Amino acid sequence: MAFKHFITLYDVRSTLDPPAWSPNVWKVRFILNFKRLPYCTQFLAYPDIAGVLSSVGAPPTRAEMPQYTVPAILDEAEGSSPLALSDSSHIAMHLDKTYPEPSIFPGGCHREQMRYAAAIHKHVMLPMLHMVVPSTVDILEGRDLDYYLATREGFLGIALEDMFPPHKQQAVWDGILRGLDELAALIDSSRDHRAGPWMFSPVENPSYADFVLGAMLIWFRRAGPRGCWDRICRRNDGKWEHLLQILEPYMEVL
Ligand SMILES: N[C@@H](CCC(=O)N[C@@H](CS)C(=O)NCC(=O)O)C(=O)O
Repeated sequence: MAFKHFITLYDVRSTLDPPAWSPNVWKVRFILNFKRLPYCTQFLAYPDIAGVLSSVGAPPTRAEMPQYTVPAILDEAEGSSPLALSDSSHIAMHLDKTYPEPSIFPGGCHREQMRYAAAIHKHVMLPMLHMVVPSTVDILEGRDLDYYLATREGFLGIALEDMFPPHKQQAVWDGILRGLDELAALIDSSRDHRAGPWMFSPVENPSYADFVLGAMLIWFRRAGPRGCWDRICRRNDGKWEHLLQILEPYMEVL
């Protein structure tokens, strides 16, 4: 193989072009692009994730089914044995430790970035799940769709049809808007600690939590119901639309 160093990023496919929609994979894609690491994405069918990841030696991320999840990476460098890793936060730590420049934890702000990521999970990802998980059926087909329909209730503990039925839609929207307002308040309250245009970074470059939030917003925009992004993108002084605009240099799907 004519390479010194190469990374394979494992993602799950969809009918979109490009297929990338999974929020946890977007976190890693942003980091690979930001660090300009040589990589390519292998898009897997949902039912093939476990077989492919176990065959390359990526560890399971869960004790129960599904045990294997994307993102996973295979990091191959000439002269050392290939390293297979799974779980977006483990992969982020590995990439920043192994390829430290530019850092996603500038000034060693790892703990603070993880605190912001937890807030994003609580205020953005969890409220959006109820809307995006059921609408994901619209971007899957064939074996992927069959697998998704058969496994979501076991994965999430709630049937797809109970997540966003007409009588719950207002409450789900209220939860999403409230979550965004809470995150916006957190961002505004820490404005003095930032030097550049980013929401969570103390320096001119983006940091880990900026990528985590970007990943959630891309997921919502690409896999959520038609028109949902238009309803939130200019809320909270246009923060969310602005973040995706300034993240564009790191959005390439390779
Ligand atoms: N904690 C894991 C969660 C990853 C995860 O849940 N990935 C989903 C796609 S976003 C998956 O691979 N699901 C496999 C399945 O449902 O069978 C991480 O952060 O990487």
